[in-house]
Amino acid sequence: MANNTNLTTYMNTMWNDYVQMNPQAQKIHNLFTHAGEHVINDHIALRTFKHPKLGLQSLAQHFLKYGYKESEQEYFFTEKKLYARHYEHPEGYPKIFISELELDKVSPFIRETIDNCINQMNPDVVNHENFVFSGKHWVTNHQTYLKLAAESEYASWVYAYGFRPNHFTVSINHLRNFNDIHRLNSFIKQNDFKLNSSGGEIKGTPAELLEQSSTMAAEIQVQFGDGIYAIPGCYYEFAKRYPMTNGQLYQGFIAKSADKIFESTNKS
Ligand code: OOG
Ligand code: NI
Repeated sequence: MANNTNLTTYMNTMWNDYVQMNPQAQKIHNLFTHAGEHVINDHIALRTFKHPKLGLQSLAQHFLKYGYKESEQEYFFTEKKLYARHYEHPEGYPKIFISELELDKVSPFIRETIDNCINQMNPDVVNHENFVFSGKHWVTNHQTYLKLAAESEYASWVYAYGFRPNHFTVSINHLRNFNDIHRLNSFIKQNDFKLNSSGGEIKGTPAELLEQSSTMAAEIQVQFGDGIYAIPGCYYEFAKRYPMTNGQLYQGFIAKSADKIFESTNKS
């Protein structure tokens, strides 16, 4: 089995890919560091399409080999046509949240567009260890991106970026001075970052054992087959977990909250 030195390196590589593409995340991370905080990640999220060659299992396999275990919880997002699972590591590495767009439920336009993308992929890349941050494997154009976004913002995001971390999440529990999500949100806004307010800035409650907030993804310049266009990139999330009756912190996700968190990559 792959060892933990390798897992740490793997995580760092994903982080570097994420911040290189999304300066917003690095800036927020630096704000915390300069305030004397040591930032620990709660989870990392990935996106894909439900397809025999490419479902969430194709991403999950790269974490299972490092000792991650699939949680029994399943998350359904009927309206967005998404399904998700999460993975936990026994030694407390960040959880991995993986979702997939149910291609069997979307319009023929999305299904055909994405099938065409998948046909351009070398089927072997899925098994390459860097697959989870390998980007896109197809030719894109901006008009198709816009048309996908009109029906499914999620479809357009994966079309434009391919496979890479969608967000990292700061564990609020591990912060010393920003241990309260209201205080943390004020700090983020004071520094001119926009929070996702869909369903309220704070998703979830202490009674639900998980409170979450996230930035709105800033626009970044992306190379399409027909030119460079500015579109929303990745966002940064903040999560605070509460203890269950057994005293252990809740480790799952909440579909009702996640449903709104997905909208952090919407055009704002
Ligand atoms: C995932 C959204 C859900 C959470 O923590 O509930 C989520 C995504 O945007 O891909 O990250
Ligand atoms: Ni998340």
